Amino acid sequence: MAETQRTLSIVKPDAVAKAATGEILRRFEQAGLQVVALKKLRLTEAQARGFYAVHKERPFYGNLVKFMTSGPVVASVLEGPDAIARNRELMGPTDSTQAAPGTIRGDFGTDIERNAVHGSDAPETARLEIAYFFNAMEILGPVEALPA
Ligand code: FUP
Repeated sequence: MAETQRTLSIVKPDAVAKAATGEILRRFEQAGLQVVALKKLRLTEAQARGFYAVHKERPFYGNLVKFMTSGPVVASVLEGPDAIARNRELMGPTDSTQAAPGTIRGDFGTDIERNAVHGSDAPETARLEIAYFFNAMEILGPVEALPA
């Protein structure tokens, strides 16, 4: 039985600028991933640096931060069976030039940096990344928790 998981998705500035946000969210929903939190925001430099802190020693870090702050992003929390792996299948590989048509990166990405979407890669990173973007009140709880 597939485990129900939550994962953080980001539609990156390149895909937002291409007006692909709706199509990308549609693909998540069609694949059985529910959008349980959603917001559009423009990351500050400090926020982008913090989000990608694991990459701070990498040569691409500066350009990545510049790209991620170049325009608005759409962050969401996706919930469903094996949501972390399922989302990464829908996304395709990091390098958009290697991503098959039909994947989000294959259809909307340009290269390894301008790759349309982010998705958490493991349960622990999903937990940290969701908390980086959303507080508890911004995420849909179980239906039983709603007031009558
Ligand atoms: P992914 O988990 O697929 O988002 O990929 P990584 O965590 O390895 O990389 C995070 C982001 O760094 C990528 F989405 C794009 C950027 N990156 C580059 O710009 N150049 C590289 O060589 C590798 C990653």
